[in-house]
Amino acid sequence: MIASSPELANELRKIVGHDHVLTENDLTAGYSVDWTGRFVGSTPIVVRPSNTEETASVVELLNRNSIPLVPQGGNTGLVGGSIPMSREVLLSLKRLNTLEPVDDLALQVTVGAGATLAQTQAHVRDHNFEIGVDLAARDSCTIGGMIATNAGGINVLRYGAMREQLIGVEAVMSDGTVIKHLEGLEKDNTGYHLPSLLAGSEGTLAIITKARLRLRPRLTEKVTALIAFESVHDAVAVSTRLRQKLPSLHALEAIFSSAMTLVSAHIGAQIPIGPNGKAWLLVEVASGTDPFEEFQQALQNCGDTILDVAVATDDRSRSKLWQFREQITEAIAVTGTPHKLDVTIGLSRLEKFIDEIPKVVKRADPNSLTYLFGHLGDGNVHVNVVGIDGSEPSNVVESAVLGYVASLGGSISAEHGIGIAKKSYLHLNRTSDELRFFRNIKKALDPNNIMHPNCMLSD
Ligand code: FAD
Ligand code: 2HG
Ligand code: ZN
Repeated sequence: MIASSPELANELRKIVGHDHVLTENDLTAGYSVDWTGRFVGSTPIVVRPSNTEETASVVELLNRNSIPLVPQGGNTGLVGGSIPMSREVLLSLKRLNTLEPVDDLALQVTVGAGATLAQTQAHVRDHNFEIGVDLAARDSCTIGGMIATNAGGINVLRYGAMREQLIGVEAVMSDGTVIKHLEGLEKDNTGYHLPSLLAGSEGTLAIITKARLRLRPRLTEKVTALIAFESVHDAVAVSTRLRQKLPSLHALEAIFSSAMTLVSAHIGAQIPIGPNGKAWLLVEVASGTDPFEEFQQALQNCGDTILDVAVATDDRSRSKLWQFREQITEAIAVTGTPHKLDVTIGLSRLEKFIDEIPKVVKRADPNSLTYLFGHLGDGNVHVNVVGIDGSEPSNVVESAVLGYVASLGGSISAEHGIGIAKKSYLHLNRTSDELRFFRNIKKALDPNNIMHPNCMLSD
């Protein structure tokens, strides 16, 4: 048995090489704090394997010695799940970034878990393909992390979340065994579907080392519009109409008033339309042929529920409109350390929710500010709460918001996962029977409980 961290570091160096085992605090510190700065942990060792075989040997060694690990990809996760909060070994997968040739016949590609979304997008774009999931952290988030969180993003209403992009995986199980099913057969009912189980498993069941992904056609004709509304009710009604009537609908995002005011100031712009509006939709249509007329017709059919519209057809103006949505997370980060509550609400209850939630938060912590935005096409609202003076809000905010969400039949985690932040609230959405079966699955796949033991499931 390995008796000390220096001894473990030496054994790991034999597997991954001297330069890829980090033990100095100033080198490991960056791996131990999350994107928001809210979750700060520490680790005796960061280990950075370069391929599947090295990953398997690292995991086998840790398992043999019952040493817990936390897998990390791009460290952009927003629920603290990528951080070693209990001095676990940090397993960084970023070097597993191979991009295999695009399979133009099958419309698929196999990539390493450490490839970033942007690298993967650039790789397939030359072949006129896109990845079905897109999100603002694209330059840093990795395919492995996106699978482990079942990431959503801006195109879920068209292509589904990460689970729907996944045809096969290669993964290292807790004892170091490599399981590989990357043939890419669309029809393949040969037993349990490991990719589905690993999507959303947040590093608690296995280490994803490679993924076989479906590719989507690259739709070059895009039109983007920002639409202002006097009420949340009108925004929801129009969003439903657009989902019914617009086959080219590609993204349907929402920004509510406090977030719009904040992001406009952050990017140094005026609120472009409807300065006194209550809600804005950022709508994108995409097609192989020009979708402008179809879009215009659909908007005209929405009648006078719309306060104002700004339409962009060229790439530069489109990306300017996107700034009002994609820069919100950064705008909030500048004001302080947020508590992020990423929830889904049924559309019939959304108006009530948007109206009530700032009051629910104020009652829980009078010294806080609430920002609301999200992916309206999926009923996914991002509730961000910061202290007035930039400090963290009280934890009572979490229980108040998530309790309210559950009382409306919503989900306490739409797309970011459970991680550390929400594990004590999982019972709000899952029965004790479900949680017992979750634990049984975990125990069967990870009998020594080394795979991210402090994430997602409470003891
Ligand atoms: P990490 O943060 O490193 O890890 C996330 C989880 O996955 C952890 O539990 C970790 O242990 C586990 N993990 C990582 N790699 C592996 C692996 N190879 N095998 C097993 N487990 C692994 N998320 C959305 O869903 N939609 C959005 O629109 C969105 N927008 C964002 C915008 C910004 C600006 C930021 C900062 C974040 C955003 N996120 C969004 C959150 C985040 O980008 C996603 O959760 C992403 O999927 C995390 O990928 P990552 O590589 O950074 O994973
Ligand atoms: C988004 O949709 C991301 O922009 C981040 O999921 C959400 O910052 C957040 O809360
Ligand atoms: Zn989101």
